[in-house]
Amino acid sequence: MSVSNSLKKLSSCVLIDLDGTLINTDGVVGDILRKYLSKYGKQWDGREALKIVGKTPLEAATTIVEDYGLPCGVDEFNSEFYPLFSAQMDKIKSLPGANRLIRHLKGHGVPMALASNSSRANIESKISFHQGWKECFSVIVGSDEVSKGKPSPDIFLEAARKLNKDPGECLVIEDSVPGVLAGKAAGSYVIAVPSLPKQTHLYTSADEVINSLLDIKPEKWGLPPFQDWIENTLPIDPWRIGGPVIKGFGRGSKVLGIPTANLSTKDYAEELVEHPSGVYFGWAGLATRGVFKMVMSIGWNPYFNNTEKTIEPWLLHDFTEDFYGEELRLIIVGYIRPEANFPSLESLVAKIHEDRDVAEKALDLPSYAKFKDDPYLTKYD
Ligand code: ADP
Ligand code: RBF
Ligand code: MG
Repeated sequence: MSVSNSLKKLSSCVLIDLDGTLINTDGVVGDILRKYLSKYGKQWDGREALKIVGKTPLEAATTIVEDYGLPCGVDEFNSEFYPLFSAQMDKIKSLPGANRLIRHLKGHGVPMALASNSSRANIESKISFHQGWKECFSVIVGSDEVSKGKPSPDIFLEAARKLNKDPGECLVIEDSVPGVLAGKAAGSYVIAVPSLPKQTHLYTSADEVINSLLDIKPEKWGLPPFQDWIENTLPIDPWRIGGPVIKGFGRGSKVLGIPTANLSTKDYAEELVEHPSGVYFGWAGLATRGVFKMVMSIGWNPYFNNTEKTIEPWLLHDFTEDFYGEELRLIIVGYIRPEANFPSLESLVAKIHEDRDVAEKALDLPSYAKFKDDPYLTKYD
């Protein structure tokens, strides 16, 4: 057997976490806690999220009551929190790539289990708001159905047992550290998709750490590959943002030949949270200048280790002047790759040039080209 064959990882089924992996539960939980804690004169600090991600409901509640020194018991907290949470469950959105992933696996007959630290009843309520999801999972296991929640392996062992699979044949997909530990303790392969930014270093026990579900390569694990990539690009649901061009980091990207026209992050904060960091492309409109091909990065620019998530759109056209203050509109239609770090500025620039070539070519494909006539880019008033 060749080396690559003997190292090949073969999974026949997938055990997948729900909160933070398939759906953005933390967004809704954060909104509720912000309001709830303000009644006690406390301020929800998003950084606390790190302490509750992947915990059982009881552990998460205990952490909040203790850390904020709330004048109530955990039971009282829960009895107030859960009705608020239940009322908002319909607002929990699926994460980018989640639908695509489970439909792909279901379509190829890959057995799937939902394995969550949440209670069975809560899992079922949450997925009831996502059409077609219930049918995708032949097994569901909640933490109330085993003796110990994650990081204990019990949930994954029980899910594997119910699928009639050896845990060693299972691929676990997890966003949290306790979940990754649980998957490894069960003896499965584990892909980590951290739900909080800049936490990759905490996931050393995972077999692979990816940036978002868009980056899953099922064939690495012996599962059927995605077939929706076209010419090194992944079509996404198009999204639109726009506003006046502001000053960026002032790093003189122009000197590098890759000027990026920045928008105010305040004005599109929601979109920034919603979209995974990475390199994307699409079309850009400027009111008086026309519509141009565009390639951009979203994220923290690992090479520069920025503290703020920004969008850096490079319009693929030679302009004779700057256009600060002008209204810029973008339609983002496809994904290319996750953001990466590079050993040198030259290698970063070379990669960005590669991205430009990929985007230039892809945008001529009819499925992407059609957006250049979109009224959002052509009509200004
Ligand atoms: P900043 O740090 O202000 O973003 P850059 O060096 O990235 O500075 O330059 C970006 C500015 O260059 C844009 O705001 C825009 O006014 C101008 N510009 C000129 N050509 C382009 C282009 N092809 N794509 C994007 N911006 C361009
Ligand atoms: N910055 C990174 O640190 N890593 C990247 O992988 C990366 N990819 C980019 C791809 C494109 C198409 C563009 C336009 C920018 C990218 N950047 C990346 C951001 C780049 O560092 C930044 O735009 C300039 O330094 C301006 O601040
Ligand atoms: Mg810029």
